[in-house]
Amino acid sequence: MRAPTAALGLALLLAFASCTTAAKTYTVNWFAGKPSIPGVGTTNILNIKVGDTVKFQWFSTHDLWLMPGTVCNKNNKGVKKAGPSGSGSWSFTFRAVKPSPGWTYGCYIQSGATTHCAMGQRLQVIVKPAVGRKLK
Ligand SMILES: [Cu+2]
Repeated sequence: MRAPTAALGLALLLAFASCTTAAKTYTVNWFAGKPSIPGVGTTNILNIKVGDTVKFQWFSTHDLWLMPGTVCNKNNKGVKKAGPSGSGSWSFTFRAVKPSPGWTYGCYIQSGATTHCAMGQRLQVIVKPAVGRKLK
């Protein structure tokens, strides 16, 4: 970052520090079942605010897809790969409001006749406005 930009950023940070809330990072333990999110619980729906970061992490064979809706079907139009297969992680900072049903992520590793997504490994990320929050 260039010095003038850094100085301006610091000035803005100090000016708004008293009326802003810090952005949060949510860590999603991504396994075959409902995701577990420290500080939130075990859930298929995560409410965040603009500027927050969601980090999915997994330690065995899973993957991560962005789904156009909340139904687990890899053949649905618009399903996109979002993260690596096998062990890995993927994180994203959400910079725009996304009302319910939000962005839905699922794991499409097959387990017998069904997918991990259908077994509960999916998460809707609903992004709400963050009034007064300064974005980096
Ligand atoms: Cu999985």
